[in-house]
Amino acid sequence: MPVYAADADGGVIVDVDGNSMVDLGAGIAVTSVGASAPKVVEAVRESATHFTHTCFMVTPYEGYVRVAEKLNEMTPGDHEKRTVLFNSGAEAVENAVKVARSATGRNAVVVFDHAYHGRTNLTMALTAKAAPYKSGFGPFAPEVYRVPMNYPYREPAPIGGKEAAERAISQIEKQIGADTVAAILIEPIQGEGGFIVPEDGFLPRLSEWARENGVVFIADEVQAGFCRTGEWFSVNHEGVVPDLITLAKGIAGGMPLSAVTGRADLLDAVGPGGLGGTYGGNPVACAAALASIETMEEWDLNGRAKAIESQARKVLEPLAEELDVVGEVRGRGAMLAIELVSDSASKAPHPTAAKEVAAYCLERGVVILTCGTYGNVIRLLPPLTIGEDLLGKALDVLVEGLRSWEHES
Ligand code: PLZ
Repeated sequence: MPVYAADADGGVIVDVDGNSMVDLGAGIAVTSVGASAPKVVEAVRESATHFTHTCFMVTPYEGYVRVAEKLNEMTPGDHEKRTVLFNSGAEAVENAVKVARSATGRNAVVVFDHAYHGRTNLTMALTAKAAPYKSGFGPFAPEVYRVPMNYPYREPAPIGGKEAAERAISQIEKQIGADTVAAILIEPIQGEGGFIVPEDGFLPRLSEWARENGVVFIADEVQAGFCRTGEWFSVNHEGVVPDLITLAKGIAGGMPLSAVTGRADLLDAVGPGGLGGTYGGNPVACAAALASIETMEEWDLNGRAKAIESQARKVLEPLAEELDVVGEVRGRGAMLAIELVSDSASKAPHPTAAKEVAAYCLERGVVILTCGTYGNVIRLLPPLTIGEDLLGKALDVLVEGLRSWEHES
């Protein structure tokens, strides 16, 4: 976007020319507590006066341990857990795969159509979409197998969640072999792929099958975690307890931090020194994470995400009836999407409409992002602290944008 930020908080970005914009992207689901949340700013300042870095592997410090303990307590399941910290989402995903392979002694990793897991070599292989993420960047890591996702809007015929899971499982059993699979890796709600929410029963059945077959079930909550969907983690909507969970983005109020949290027996299977990195669990980022989580609790940001969902659905859902270009409104909490199509009968993806409506919004001061395998999805990821009025105004601009797009094209 032709916008250089000078200042940002929970819902407003001010650019270097002094223009104010409403932020419906939160830096791709990162600044859920706002981009300069008071507690986070203070924690960063305070922490930096002590030390900016020692390397946890050289001289450990308390902040790292406190983040680990907090994540062990917050993530689903009351089994014994371990946490290890890194810098980016991709790094967390890579390390979750390393843990699963090390603990099972198996190689294969199962991923899904429309998946996004990062831009490093292994995570490019795990990601589904060629351009712009993979094209020209191969060769890719081996032993990655892709199976069908449950994409309710685009299923050729209606299919239940459990049935869609069986379709994937049958492919795993026939084409890969259950006993060679180290892990099933899945975003419980797919992010970059188009905010795809599988039918109820899909995730529980996959996780049950994984347990029955000694396969590690990894939930990639990098985009959907930390109050984004109105629950601490998006697997909570169906009571799924993953073996490992990858976390980043919303975890630290904008500071780079990521985590793998999961079953102690899996993480303990890795030999001493097997996981690490110079910057992983940086002390300032850990202080920011503790302050962000406190802010989420104090301001009940799960409740805010739910309120954002009902406010937005009220305005957006009628559009699916009113406008041909609006195929579906979907999502959970403050992770909402509008899939744009040529017409509701053919459901042909309309990426141009998505691009032009996003540009319309930006011209009128609303920062809005697109996504989707077909590039035809408008996504809403506001900071969870955004005020009702501000969100209302931004939604009005979006609605106007969609209406005028349909009427003028
Ligand atoms: N897993 C589910 O959504 C990052 C990508 C932006 P990193 N999504 C935003 C872009 O175009 O690069 C993401 C994600 C899920 C992993 C990642 C990767 O997280 O912190 O970008 O490495």
